[in-house]
Amino acid sequence: MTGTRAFPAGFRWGTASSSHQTEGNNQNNQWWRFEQQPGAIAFGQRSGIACNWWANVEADFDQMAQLGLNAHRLSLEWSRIEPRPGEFDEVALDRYRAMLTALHERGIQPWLALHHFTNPLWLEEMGGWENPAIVEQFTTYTEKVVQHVGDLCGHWLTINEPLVYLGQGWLRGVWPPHHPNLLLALRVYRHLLYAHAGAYHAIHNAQPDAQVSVAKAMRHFDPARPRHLGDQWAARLRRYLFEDLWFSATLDGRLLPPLGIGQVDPQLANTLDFIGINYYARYQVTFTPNPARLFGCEGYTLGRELSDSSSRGPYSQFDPDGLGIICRRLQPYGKPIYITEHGLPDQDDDQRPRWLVAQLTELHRLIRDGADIRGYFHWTLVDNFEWNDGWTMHFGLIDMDPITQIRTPRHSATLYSRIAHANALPDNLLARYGMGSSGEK
Ligand code: IFM
Repeated sequence: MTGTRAFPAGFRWGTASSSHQTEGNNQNNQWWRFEQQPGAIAFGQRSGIACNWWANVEADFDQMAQLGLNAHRLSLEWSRIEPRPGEFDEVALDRYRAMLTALHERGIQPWLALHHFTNPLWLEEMGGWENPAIVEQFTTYTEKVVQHVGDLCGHWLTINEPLVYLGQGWLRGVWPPHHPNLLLALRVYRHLLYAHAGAYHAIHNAQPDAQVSVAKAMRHFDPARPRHLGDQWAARLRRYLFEDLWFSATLDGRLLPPLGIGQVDPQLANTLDFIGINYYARYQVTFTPNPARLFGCEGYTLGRELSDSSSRGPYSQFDPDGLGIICRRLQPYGKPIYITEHGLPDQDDDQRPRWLVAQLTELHRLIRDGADIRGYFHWTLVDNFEWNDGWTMHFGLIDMDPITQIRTPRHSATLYSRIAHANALPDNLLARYGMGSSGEK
């Protein structure tokens, strides 16, 4: 195709979602229980029937097909599949079979995440991710899932954003189980690694050709005062804890301090077939002498346009170079890269089209310069339940009213569709968004 910035043949254009945020009536997990507490969620909102996907996801799958998407990332709800310890619900598993089949029928490649923040209540009551039993429990659940639906899925994410889950539950303590405690956080870190590895091997035992990884939340941390040694150190500490420790364990099997003393565990080694990146924002860090805050206060890097606000302030910021910084940092690991989530909350869609074109231009530039980036999953197709922020954050390409369930495509949907259909950034589109015919601003 001339006059366009073409993406490689076979590039995956998708959307990403999760079970609790879309299915509705997931009453048997810890998030549902948390939502019932007064004040837990913004404006007392609840997930309720969410996007009603358990009853009818197929209509939204039709939308994906019309948009020209060729992949979709969804998650399985453990609390539906194993409602009581050791009891697997064949009806629930069959419903997931039907969903995966429906995706294939529409030419959309399914990608499955096994864990996306929610746990069955029975698991939570047994200590959840603090209890070493989680490793075997998660592995057994994975084995059962792979037996039942493995023939319909070749791309797996064991855990979505493991260290966001850890941070919200055990560092900030704002998500269940609300246990801010550094020692527990370390224990959960190890369990997340070993549960991931258990699931990785369980999938590969059944499906040697499967592609398995995690959806890893990535952040870039700048020192708030560039020449301040404390700020520099606090920013570097975050990268060490949330990146170096994780990739050292999952790629080399090496447990760096404070997870270990540098010993190698072959069980953990080589358990990422590709690198999945969820990227939303970059932060600046100011040193604070408080170990419980990991010696830093985080804020947004100044001087950039901000997105819609969550209950705690702006959710994210315009940051086209951030994605590039992250991808370049991960390239030396030598694994294919997929952007497993990227998105912007923007209810009136006055920022997202411009943002999307800028982000995809950056992605194209990275690929042109040699990065092995094979797909992009936009968060998300339809507005959905955004955890503590309830229904106040509008990430959808399609606006959805949770009461009426009426869907209204935003301009961003048309735009993303044009790009996905063309597998390229057409020049006239780049020009319209001020990116110039070369794609270079
Ligand atoms: O909605 C979440 C998703 O569950 C995990 N990644 C970030 C998204 C937007 O906050």
